[in-house]
Formats: sequence, structure tokens, C-alpha cells
Amino acid sequence: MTEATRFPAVADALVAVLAGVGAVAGSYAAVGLAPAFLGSPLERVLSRAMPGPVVAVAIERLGSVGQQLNLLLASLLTALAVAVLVWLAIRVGDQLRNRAVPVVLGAAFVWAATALVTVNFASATGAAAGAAFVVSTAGFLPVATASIGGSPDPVRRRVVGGVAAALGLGTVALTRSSPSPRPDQPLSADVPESVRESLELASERSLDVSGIEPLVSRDFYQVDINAADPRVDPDDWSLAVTGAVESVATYSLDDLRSMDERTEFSTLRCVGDSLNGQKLDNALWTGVPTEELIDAADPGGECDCVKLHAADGYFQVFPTEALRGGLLAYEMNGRDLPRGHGYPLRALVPGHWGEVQVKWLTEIEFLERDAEGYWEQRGWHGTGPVSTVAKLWAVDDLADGRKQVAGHAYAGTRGISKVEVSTDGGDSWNEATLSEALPGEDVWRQWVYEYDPPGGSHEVVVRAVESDGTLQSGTRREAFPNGATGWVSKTVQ
Ligand SMILES: Nc1nc2c(c(=O)[nH]1)N[C@H]1C(S)=C(S)[C@@H](COP(=O)(O)O)O[C@H]1N2
Ligand SMILES: [Mo]
Repeated sequence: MTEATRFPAVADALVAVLAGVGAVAGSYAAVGLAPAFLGSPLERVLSRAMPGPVVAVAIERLGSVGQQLNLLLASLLTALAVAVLVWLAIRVGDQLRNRAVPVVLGAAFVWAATALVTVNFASATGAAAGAAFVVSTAGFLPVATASIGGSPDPVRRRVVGGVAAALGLGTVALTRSSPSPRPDQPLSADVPESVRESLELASERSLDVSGIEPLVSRDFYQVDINAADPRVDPDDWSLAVTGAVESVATYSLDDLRSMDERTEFSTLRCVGDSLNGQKLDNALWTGVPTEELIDAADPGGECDCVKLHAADGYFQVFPTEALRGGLLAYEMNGRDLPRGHGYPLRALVPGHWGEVQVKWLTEIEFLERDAEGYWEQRGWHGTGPVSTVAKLWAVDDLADGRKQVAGHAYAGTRGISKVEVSTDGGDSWNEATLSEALPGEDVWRQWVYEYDPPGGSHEVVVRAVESDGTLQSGTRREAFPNGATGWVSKTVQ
């Protein structure tokens, strides 16, 4: 081998790393943010292995940013692992003095490894193509070398080619995104009149206040154990009812859709939501009442408890009684359930914390004995009813010099009767205006309050009152492990 074709080891290593990045980007370009994405398997391992208290802090302080950092870390580590494979291919190429070998062998290694960990043809092919593209652009192919012949330094030429290829692939990959349909986009013509009317009612009853969500959320929060949501093919999907029952059953999506359906408003809040956080939203859901399936199965079981299983490996255990009032929803706001919210089917358990509202539902298993759910294994206590909260999400100066404060209040099935506002740090209280209640027993309300500012800094405090007159607890507690409690307060200038 001549000096001209032999590159320093550091250049080989750099190209290998870039090819690793190229493989990850290629996989992303092929399948998007899905469980089959090359970075996903390690991301799943890392998120499962994370100690409960660390996850708790990450959820409360970082929200989905923590998850994105985890995915980034997993993707980088995966790229490094791929780099080792490509580096091996480059060494073999050097030994054989053949510049096509690293490209072909590297692609083969990456294809096999990706296929093995993702079990997905498109992902493996995308990853192999990404790696091969970087390696060939880096100058292993005579053609490529000749065509970038302007540069006098072959090492620099190779590295610049690799960087350009990896950046190009990364850019292509990042342009992929699949946003959920927003509730304010037009509905298709076959949406039933009752759904249309309910959505109209919600928009009529929404207060005309800027800075807060309408009664049907435009941007519904999302909490998942994984960065990549499952992609469920409805034709391959079914719901199994199993365990301590008189009769097991399996339902296809068509089976469920042909049963008597119900449409209802239901509000969700995550137990990890901080006191004045935004993991609280409302939607109009359509699906089959769980009651029918439960009666058909006729569960026994000592614990009177049920375990819901999901396509992403998530599971929760809670009392069968709570599931009885629930809904198995296949539509949200008049459209198929968006992928991020559990397509094709999710459970809704009125008034309970978000964690039991299992998405991508695959199995309802009635248990003989009590067990822990995914989050309970990590120290949370989020299978029961929600705590009551009044959020303070908007503070505005009105044209006439008055101030306006507004937010939402939610008490699960206990309902909200009143929201009270103090503008003097809790010494005196005034009643806020509430949005007219929507039908349903598990629906949030908006509140708004206007006042003459005292001049200078003052403390605004809000608290909700439940339907039976019970006042929201003023005891301050962080979200972990039982859900945040206390009255939201804000210093206003
Ligand atoms: N399969 C599955 N279901 C799930 C989760 C999940 O990670 N996987 N997260 C739960 C949690 S913690 C909450 S708060 C709600 C959030 O529902 P959303 O993402 O539709 O808002 O879904 C619950 N259902
Ligand atoms: Mo949650």
C-alpha cells in the first residue's frame, strides 16, 4: 500500500464515528421517531433502568426535555457502537487494500446489527445506507476520491466528506415529523352530529381569555415511558380480556366499533404534574363503555383488581371498580385517536390520575392478587383519584388598567363549584367567574378574575372548591409520589 492511500488511524476512527451518526440518521430518515428507530432500543433500556427518584425529578423539573436528552444520549452511544463495526470494516479494507470493502462490509455489518436490535427492515436498510453513504463520501471509493480531487490533503478530504455526508443525512432525518391533528382543523364529513355539537358547545362555553387553553385543549399534553410512541397496525391489533374471568375474549377494532358507543368529555392530569404545571388537558372522547366488556368477562379474582397492558410494554394495576365507569376510546375530538394518545385504543378512567389511562391498550387482565404497576414499581402512588387543583396560567394587563388572572380548575369526578382568588397573599378572597360547566362528570372548568391592582408587587393566590363545598387542600407537597397539592400563588407586579 502506498502512503497516498494509507490514512492515519485517527482519520479512520473519525470516519467510523461519522458513519455511526450516519447510520442513526439513516434509520431515523427511514422510520422516524418510532420503536424501530436505531436509537430506541437503548433509550428503552436506559429509561427502564433509571432509578425511580431520578425519573421523578426528571419528570417534574425537565418534563419531556429529560426524555429527549435520554434519547440523544442513547442515540450517541448507539452511534459509537455502530462506529466500532464500521471501523472493523475499514481495517479489513485496509488489509485487503480495497476501497470498496469498507463501504460494502460496513453496510452489511450495520444492516445486520440494526436488523437484530430493531427487527425492522426499513430501519436496517436506512441505517446501512446512511453508514455506507458517509464511508463512501469520505473517500473510500475511487470515484468519490477522484471527484473531490481538488483538495491536496487526502486525510482532510476524507474527513470533510464524512462530515458533510453526516450533516446532510442528519438534516434530511430531522425534517421528518408527524404532528397530531389539532382540534381546530376541519372535521371530516362523516363525523356524527352529536360530536360536532359537543365540540361546538365546548368552544361556545370557553371563556374569551387570552393565554389559556379553550375547554377542549388545542395542545394536549403527552407523557410516555418512551421517547418513541408505538406504531400499531390496526389490522394486526386486538384487545384480549384475560385472567381471573369466566370467559376470556378477543376483540378486533371492528368488533369494538360495532358495539354501542359513548362520547364524553374527560380531563386528564398526570400525577407528575407540578402544582402549576401544564400536564392537565381536556378532550372529547368516543369509545365503548368498559362495563360491557367487564360484564361479558365476568371477573372473579381475590383482589378485585385489573391490570392493563400496552403495546409499549407499559402496564398499570388498579381496582376493577374504577375501570367499570371507564371508556375504551378510539376517537378523540371527532378523529381517530392520534398515535401519541394511544392509537388505536386507550382506556379512560374518570377522575383518576393520567397513569391509569393506558394508551395503545392490548390486554385487560383481571388479577387474582394485587400487583404493582409500572410507575408504582418506581415509587409513585398514582392509581387513585386525582387531587383538586386551580391553575394560574395567565396574568394580563387590560386596556382599562385593571388586571386579569385566569386558569383552569379540576377536581376529577368531585367537580368544581367555585374558584376563589386572593390578591393580597391570602388575607381576603373573592369569587372568580367560571366557564359554564360542560356535560359530564370528569371535566375541568376555566376561571377568570379581574381586579384593580393595588399598585406595586402583590401576591395572587387561587384555590378551588369542590361541588360538595370541600376546599382544595392548602398543604404544599411536591408531585412525587402522590401528586402535587397546595394553592397556586404568583407574585404579580
Ligand atoms: N401505554 C402507555 N400508556 C400510558 C402512558 C405510557 O407511557 N404508555 N403514560 C401514562 C401517563 S403517566 C399519563 S399522565 C397519560 C397521559 O396521556 P396523554 O399522553 O394522552 O396525555 O397516559 C398514561 N398512559
Ligand atoms: Mo402521568
